[in-house]
Amino acid sequence: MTGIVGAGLIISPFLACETAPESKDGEASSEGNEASSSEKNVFTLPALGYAFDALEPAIDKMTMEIHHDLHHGGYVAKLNKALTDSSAFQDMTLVEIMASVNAEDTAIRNNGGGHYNHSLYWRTLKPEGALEPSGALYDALIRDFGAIENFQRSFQESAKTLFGSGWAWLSLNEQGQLFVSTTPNQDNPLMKNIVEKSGVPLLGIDVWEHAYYLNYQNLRADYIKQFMGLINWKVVSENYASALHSFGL
Ligand code: MN3
Repeated sequence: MTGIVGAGLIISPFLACETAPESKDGEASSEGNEASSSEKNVFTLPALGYAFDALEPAIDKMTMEIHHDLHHGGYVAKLNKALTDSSAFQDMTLVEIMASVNAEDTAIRNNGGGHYNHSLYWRTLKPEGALEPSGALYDALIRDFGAIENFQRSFQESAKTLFGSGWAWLSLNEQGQLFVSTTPNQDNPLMKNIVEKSGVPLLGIDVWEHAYYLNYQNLRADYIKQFMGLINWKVVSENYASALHSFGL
């Protein structure tokens, strides 16, 4: 699995799952991917990095299978299709697409966002349960929220009270401050032309019903609570370091 290893520059995790010269789109069905594999951007579904049942009982196997292969896979296929239909975003990285997309670019906005958001989501979950925030990220959380518990409360409350489908985020802004925000649908804080508070997402929770409904039905708060126990803070710390680097901080 290649999705997780990327190192280095801006938002490194995603380098591995974009513009693959030889895209090896394994799963997730769908035409579109092979259509333009020669030189244009072709995005691929990153491997999950752990077994579908690895997050049980917090997140069940069937939810993970459907969510990764069909939902995320669908966003990837539709993103590739949208990119072949429009010349505006050719040859951009996924992060560049996020930064350039406008509200009216519906297909790119929804499916590019879907691809970015889910790629982040899988990576920041850890089968054996959460590690604690540590190092520079720990210090920054204390600095900007006063206490880890304050961050947790704000993040969970945002996720719980977001109306309809969307995401709650922990992000870094260009001043180097951490903040919690929510976005509807598949928007994310990288979409600076669209969102109110822009930044680089470090951690995101998917509160679309497809993320939890099989197991939790309408009990979104229970899913959120369980999610908090799965966060891979080591990966979130890496995202923080990458985000600082991307702002030249
Ligand atoms: Mn989802």
